[in-house]
Amino acid sequence: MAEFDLVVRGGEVATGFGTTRCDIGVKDGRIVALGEKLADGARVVDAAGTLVLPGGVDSHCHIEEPSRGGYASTGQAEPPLTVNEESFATASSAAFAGGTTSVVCFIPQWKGYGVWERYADYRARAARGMIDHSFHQIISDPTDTVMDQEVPRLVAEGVRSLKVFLTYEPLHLNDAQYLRVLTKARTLGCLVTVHCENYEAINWRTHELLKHGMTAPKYHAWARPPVVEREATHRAIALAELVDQPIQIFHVSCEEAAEEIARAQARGVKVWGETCPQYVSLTAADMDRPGFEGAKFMCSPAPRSRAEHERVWEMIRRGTLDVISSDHCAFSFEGDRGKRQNGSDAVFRDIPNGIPGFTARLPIIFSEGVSKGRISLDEFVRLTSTNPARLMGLAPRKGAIAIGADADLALWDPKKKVTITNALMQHAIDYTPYEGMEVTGWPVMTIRRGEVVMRDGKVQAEPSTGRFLPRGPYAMIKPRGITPDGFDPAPPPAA
Ligand code: DUC
Ligand code: ZN
Ligand code: ZN
Repeated sequence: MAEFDLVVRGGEVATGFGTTRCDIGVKDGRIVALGEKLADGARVVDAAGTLVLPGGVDSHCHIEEPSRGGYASTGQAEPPLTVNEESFATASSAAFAGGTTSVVCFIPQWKGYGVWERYADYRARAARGMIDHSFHQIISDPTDTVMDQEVPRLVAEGVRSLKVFLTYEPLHLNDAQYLRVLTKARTLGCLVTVHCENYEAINWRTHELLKHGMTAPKYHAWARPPVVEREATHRAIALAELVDQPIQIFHVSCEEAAEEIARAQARGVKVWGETCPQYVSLTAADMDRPGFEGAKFMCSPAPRSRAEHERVWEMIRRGTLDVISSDHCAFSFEGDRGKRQNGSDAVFRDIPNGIPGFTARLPIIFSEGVSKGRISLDEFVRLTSTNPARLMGLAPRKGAIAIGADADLALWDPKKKVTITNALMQHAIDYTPYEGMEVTGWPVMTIRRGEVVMRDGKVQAEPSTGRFLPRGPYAMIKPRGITPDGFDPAPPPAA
């Protein structure tokens, strides 16, 4: 019997800390050997001429997520329940097509409801897909029952991050509620991830814009300028610092918000910053395309400007922003769950926020980052795979090409030129905001736990083969043990 189930031979293997030409031996879905001239395995992949990278880890994506209002602030007290069009099966295809092999997505909570009741349902949905997955738990109603009884049960199941929104009508938390989530997370040893925009400020601006008849999609950006994001980022960090609870700031779109993170990091605060491809590729001007087209680019925070893209790249290079996720949150343009669900003349407030981005995430960052010389290949690997795996407690199993790690690999043709089209995205959505974008560098093969799941754009994976990734305690998110005066009302678990 062959020593290896699979040998990936002769590629330029990127570790995140340099590249080396070597073979990779895989047994039972794990990497068991790295070396020159390994013996043949039961199967051999000729990787000559390609870059062999760890499979992408997308630690922020919304898949098949039942929501009320679909991330539109419609003002209705209890908008109807809908589920994203993207199922775990279609999302898995999209991810594999783009070189991603693991995701962390969101179990919802709606105000007035618990969280435990959603868990089994969401696990079952995810189990039907092909991609390995872990969960953040959204907290929109931190009641005694939820925080003291249900969240601890979820943590015991391996859900080790809580997600809070500081805006969105049906989801946002006030400061007292946010403090409660931070406190509970600290006692349980969880990470808290935060959507930072000021709810009251956006509501005020929205009201004024609509009063003045400024209703088109482009006014989405006017309702939530960078200052609104900067203020919420500052507040999110200050309260986390007060509690001494590690947090990750999601989807940072602008320098002013990133500067808040940099300042806190310089004080030693455990705060990490994430950004997304849309904040280095789409602009507010895209939301001003004719007719209703602008809705295709509406996400929150709003896309900014070309000049801001360069400032975000600088914050990436400095390490202030150390994870690039997709925030894939997909609504088709047409259809009753789509961007047009409230009509072609819907005011911007009533259009669902979110864009598809699974497949395009890695090619856009590779092309705009590595191919154009803004970041190195090592930085690319760390930003899109190693760092999210570490921060989410999935390392070293995910995010690395190392002995013992899952054999999740993406083979890249770094010179391949591709014009992005919706057909290439392989998702369930009828458009991509990146249509027509030219990129250099494309994943030509994706391997998940030693199995080739995408070859030359063709996804070939059996349904219901994605595995749940439970997360236990890990050192990176341990609180520093520093409170303003030593008074610590919410001690973390004993190590
Ligand atoms: N932003 C979006 O654009 N969609 C989903 C949630 C979010 O924060
Ligand atoms: Zn968000
Ligand atoms: Zn999101």
